[in-house]
Amino acid sequence: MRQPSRTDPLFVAVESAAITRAHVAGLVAGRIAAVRVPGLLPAARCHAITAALADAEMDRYDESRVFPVVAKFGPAINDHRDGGDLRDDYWEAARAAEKGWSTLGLPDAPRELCLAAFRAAWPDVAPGRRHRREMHVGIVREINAGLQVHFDDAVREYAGRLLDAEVVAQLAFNIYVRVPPVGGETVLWRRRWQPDDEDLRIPGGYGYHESVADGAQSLTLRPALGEGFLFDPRHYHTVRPATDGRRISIGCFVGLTDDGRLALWS
Ligand SMILES: O=C(O)CCC(=O)C(=O)O
Ligand SMILES: [Fe+2]
Repeated sequence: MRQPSRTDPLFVAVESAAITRAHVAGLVAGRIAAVRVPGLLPAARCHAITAALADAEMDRYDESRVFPVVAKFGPAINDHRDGGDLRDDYWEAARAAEKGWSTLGLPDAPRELCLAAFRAAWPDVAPGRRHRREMHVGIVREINAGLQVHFDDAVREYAGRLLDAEVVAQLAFNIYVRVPPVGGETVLWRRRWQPDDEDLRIPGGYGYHESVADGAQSLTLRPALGEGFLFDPRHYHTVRPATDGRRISIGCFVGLTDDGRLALWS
């Protein structure tokens, strides 16, 4: 792939022991591209989660849209989207996931792990609300075969507004609780959606041919066990296939809302 001859010094990942207010503000402002938090979750906790998940019933993203397949635990908004709206079956799936998780005997639910990562950074962090109901927070995903190149932008995807508050900026957050020895990298390009990109859409899929990001500066994360990763998902991104082993993460979206709060959802 063509590499840019000049690079943007603001399109970089910073590494830190925790997510701070400056990181969240910097991502929203475009001052940085991503934040890596090595060891956000201790290895023993990661192992306990993956061990417990062996007894959990995982389902899959809608396979008519999400291929290669991605196993998951808990609802993903995009599996319950109907045009610009969120279908009611999202709420049933959210309740089922919370109930299912509570039987695993783990100290923290995915929701708590996600919220905890932001508490020191922002004065007001809570699950987003839609029609005054709390959104589900924390999806567990096993992305072994990789993702299509895509972007995430609730403003574009939910015309009728996803949350009660206006989301002025959206970030994506993941904690890697199991990482493959080879592969499974996250790649982020310094390129956002443009209308002509629709020519490069993968038929029936949720993503685009990789040439959509041709020539754009990129950064690659090789996730480490327990690492947290926060980025602006309007930048095209993908996950490379894990050639061996499993790649399991717990993640959510993080919205900065017009009332200055951080609202999380999955
Ligand atoms: O698993 C990852 O590293 C990124 C997954 C992704 O597409 C997202 O969190 O929006
Ligand atoms: Fe994404």
